[in-house]
This record gives sequence, structure tokens and C-alpha cells, in this order.
Amino acid sequence: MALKFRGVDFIEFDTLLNDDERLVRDTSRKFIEDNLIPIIEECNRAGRFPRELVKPMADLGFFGASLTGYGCAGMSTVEYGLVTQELERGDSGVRSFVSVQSALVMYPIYAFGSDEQKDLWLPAMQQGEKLGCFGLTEPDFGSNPGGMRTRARKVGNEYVLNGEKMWITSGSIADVAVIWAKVENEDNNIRGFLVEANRPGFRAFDIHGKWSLRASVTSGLSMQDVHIPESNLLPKSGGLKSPLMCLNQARYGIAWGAIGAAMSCYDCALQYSQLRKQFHNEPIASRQLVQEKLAWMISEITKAQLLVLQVGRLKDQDKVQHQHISMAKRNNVWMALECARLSRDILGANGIADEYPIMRHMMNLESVKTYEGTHDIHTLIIGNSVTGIDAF
Ligand code: TGC
Ligand code: FAD
Repeated sequence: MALKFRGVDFIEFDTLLNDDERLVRDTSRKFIEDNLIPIIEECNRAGRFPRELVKPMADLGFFGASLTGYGCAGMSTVEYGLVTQELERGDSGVRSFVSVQSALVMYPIYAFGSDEQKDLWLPAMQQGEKLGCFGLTEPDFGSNPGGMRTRARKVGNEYVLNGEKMWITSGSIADVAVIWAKVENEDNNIRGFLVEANRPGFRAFDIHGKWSLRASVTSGLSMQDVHIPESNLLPKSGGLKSPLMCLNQARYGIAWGAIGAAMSCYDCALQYSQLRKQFHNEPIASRQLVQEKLAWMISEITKAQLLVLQVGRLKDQDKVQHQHISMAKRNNVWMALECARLSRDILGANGIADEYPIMRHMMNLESVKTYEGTHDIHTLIIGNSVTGIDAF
């Protein structure tokens, strides 16, 4: 039984949005409803990224949406957040693709790149003609990227890169990878490099057997004596702070995206509970235990909306701090995962079938809880912020 999404707004949250924000949200919602919802279960089963959506998403301005110039849409950060909310209501994997292209590849080129790099890559990436990936995590360094082993050595007017990156979204479909490496002859300073996928010695291989983010490509990257010209160094990058600045952009989008996944689960469970009858021929929605689950979900979704909207408003005013974003990512992804579990429960056995979106969201959210800083790493970031004590 297909249940059509009806939107979720308990406290007239929409009145906190301006006309432009509502327009962006509604346009994104319609796009997802018309183009992603009809194919996502097939993509999830097949483990297929819906590449056919790249061009239409580019046409709607989804890539580099909050950047200005280079053909980018120049959206406010709240508008960009509403786009990611709608994308993730469709599927976390498709939102992941957009997050990486926008926040983790276009943003570092925009923030740390030379004019030549920006002119070369940003318009093509905005158009979806070129795709990117972001290589920070390594097989032995996930939560602690500062320990990375990937090295760059300056030799004449080139850099030579060696190392391994792991769990890289869009790795094998990317035309260019933003690779973070320690520069040996620069005191092991962490710098960002643009590595084109066709460079000799660069290899991307897909990670198979995922139970999560099946509609997204996840890869490992191997670099063996990859020579790149010095013009491929992101000149304004330097230190671990640079990749962490990119993560702030992406974590913010995830905090909105998770609300989308939660809305999808909640609205499905609510509609189902009103239709499903057990005992006395009455809907399960009439039972207190079911209502408690629905009340918990709508309360948490509403609190998550208010939290991320405030973080977005601060970001638009250039007042946001990274611990604010950590709180929104941590809370909203946890909240969404709990909503997925409660919604699955309300659907009983039907909850495990991919006729409904819930189990797919639940599996996806397990990755979302881990990537971009695990739930517990964000706990420690907030703990550090309030106590001043580093407990990593
Ligand atoms: P630490 O000494 O604390 O920090 C190093 C420097 O960075 C500054 N800093 C930040 N700056 C901007 N934004 C942030 N969020 C920042 N966090 C810290 C810090 O002030 C310091 O600056 P300075 O000037 O003193 O040098 O570094 P640490 O090595 O102790 O690590 C701290 C920690 C745990 C917070 C950090 O390493 C971390 O966040 N770990 C989690 C790793 C992570 O999130 N990886 C994500 C990989 S990408 C990904 O998952 C993409 S999934 C995409 C998708 O498919 O959607
Ligand atoms: P670990 O760091 O080994 O952590 C394992 C457990 O230990 C976690 O529960 C963690 O919270 C806990 N832990 C670690 N340190 C501490 C501590 N000090 N105190 C308490 N607990 C601790 N990375 C990229 O660079 N680019 C990408 O595009 C990308 N895409 C991804 C896509 C997917 C589908 C997934 C699953 C991951 C992706 N990642 C990517 C990697 C992701 O960022 C890492 O998985 C994440 O940072 C956690 O690292 P880890 O998996 O090595 O776990």
C-alpha cells in the first residue's frame, strides 16, 4: 500500500520560514516526489546510485547551492538546509551525494582554491558535468583524522602522493578527489590536493556488501606515487582545521537531512496506524501505546526543526560555532534513528518490507550516525565546549 507523504508541521514551523525558503522547500519536495520516490526502492535493492538525477539536480541549483558566483544558486544556508531535508526524505544516499559534491568538494575549492582552480572546477561541478569526492578517512584513522598516513612530497614543481583513503562517498564516480595529506617537506602540515581520477597511480575501488546507503557509491582510494602539478595544491589550505571547516558545512546539511528521513518515517507510521485495524476492528492509532510513540516522534521532530533552524540562522549571520553544528548533527541523527525504529515497530511485519521506506531509512541512518563525526565524537565536542576539557 503506497502512502503519499503529506508534510510534517506541528507548530506552524512554516511561519518561521520566509517566502523564498518555502519556495525552495516546495520545489525540492516536488522534485523528490516526482523523480526519486518512484525509483528509490529499485536503486536500493540493486545497490545503484541514480546517476540520471545528477543533471536535473544541477538544473535546480542543488550543487554548491549556498556558494555565490560560478553559476551557483547563492541560496541562504537555511534554504540549502531545506534542500537537504527534502533530499534525505527521499534517501540519505542521494543527500550524501549532494553533500559531498557541494560541502566537501566545491566548498574547499571555493574557500581554499586559487582563481584558476575555481574557474576550472566550480562551474562544471555546479552543472554536474564533473563529480567530486573527499578523501579524509583512512583504514586506520576515522575519528582521529589527524593521525593520517597519506603523504605528499614536493619534488621540483610537482607533488608526489602516497596513501590509502577508505569509505569515500562517490569515490569511483568522481572526476576529482580532494585528498588531505601531510606534506613531508612542510613539517607534515595537512594540506588539501586536487587529484584527478585519471592520474597514473590513482585507483578507486568500490566497497560492496553494504546494508546501508545502498543508493550511494562508497569506495576506497589508493595512491601510489601519484604525481600532480603544484598548481593542484589548494593554496589556502593548512592544518586539520581546513578539512574540519568543510565538515562543518556538511554536518549542517546532515542535521537538516536527518529531519527529512524522520518525517518520512513518522508520516508513514501515522498514516499506517490510522488504517491498520487490530482487535475490536479499531485502528491501532486508537491505542495509547501507539499514540505515545507518535507523540514522542512529532515532539522530537519539532524540537529538531527548531534547533537546526536556529543554527542555520546563526550560520547565515556568520555567528555559528562548530559545537553548535555538532549539537544539531548529533541530536537530529539520533532523533531520526529513533523515529525509524519506532515507526518500524508501528508497522509490525510490514515495517521490514521495502514497500515502505522505513527500514531503508533506518539502515541508512546507521551510516549517518557514524560518518561526519560519530555520535560519540560529537558528544565529546560538546563536552569539550562546555567544560573546556578535551576528553577524546
Ligand atoms: P583539534 O586539535 O581539536 O583541532 C585541530 C584544529 O581544528 C580546529 N577545529 C575546528 N575548526 C573548524 N571546524 C571544526 N569543526 C573544528 N574542530 C576543531 C581546532 O580549533 C584546531 O585549530 P588550531 O588553530 O588550534 O589548529 O584536533 P583533534 O586531532 O584533537 O581532533 C578533534 C576532532 C575529534 C574534533 C576531529 O578530529 C573530528 O571531528 N573527528 C571526526 C572525523 C570526521 O568527522 N570525519 C569525517 C570524514 S568525511 C565524511 O565522513 C563524509 S561522509 C559524507 C556523506 O556521504 O555525506
Ligand atoms: P572509529 O573512529 O574506529 O570509531 C569506532 C567507535 O569508537 C565509534 O563508536 C566511535 O565513536 C568510538 N570512538 C573513537 N574514538 C573515540 C574516543 N576518543 N572516545 C570515545 N569513543 C571513541 N570519510 C571520508 O573521508 N569521506 C567520505 O566521503 C566518507 N563517506 C563515508 C560514507 C559511509 C557510508 C561511511 C560509513 C563512512 C564514510 N566516511 C567518509 C568515513 C567516516 O567519516 C568514518 O567512518 C567516521 O569518521 C568514523 O570513523 P571509523 O569508521 O574509523 O570509526
